[in-house]
Amino acid sequence: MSILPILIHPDPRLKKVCAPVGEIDKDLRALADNMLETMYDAPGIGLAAPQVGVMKRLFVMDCVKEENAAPQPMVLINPEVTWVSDDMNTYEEGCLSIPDQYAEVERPAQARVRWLDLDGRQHEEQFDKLWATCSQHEIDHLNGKLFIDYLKPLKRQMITRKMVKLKREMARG
Ligand code: GNR
Ligand code: NI
Repeated sequence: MSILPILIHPDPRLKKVCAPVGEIDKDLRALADNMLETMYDAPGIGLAAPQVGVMKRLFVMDCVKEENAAPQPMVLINPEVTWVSDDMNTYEEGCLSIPDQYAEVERPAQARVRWLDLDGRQHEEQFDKLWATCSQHEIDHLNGKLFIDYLKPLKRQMITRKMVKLKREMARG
């Protein structure tokens, strides 16, 4: 297992629509393992493949917050939103590709998602609360969309400028 480098916005790869996963093979299982390790290490509650430069439709998540609760690692392959609630929910969102920047985003409070697991079996589940927000945030990544795309242009621009500066500083060491 290994921790993968996470792409930081702005990066053209974070704006692309990802391709469906074809074969669920050994390499894909290794990628999912590494994505989970990378997510827990960050730490984060979700991580989409394009954030580690893999332009495929899969993400991992674990939204269990309590320190002592059992972890609930999930791998969702070719996920599709099949239904969203009319009632909305606002969360202070963050993103591992936009470090240390947080903003309120309104999304449907519940979402039904259909996906394949690592054994190729189909699942469909209704997610609530943080799980609903996180799954929608991750599926947005697969479609080249970031949470800052929901913000007013001025705020988005401010965050993007900070990230450009951060990347410049990171590159200089
Ligand atoms: O770790 C994360 N926290 C989070 C908080 C509120 C809404 C969404 C998220 S997802 C984020 C990890 C991430 O960037 N996933 O793509
Ligand atoms: Ni994100």
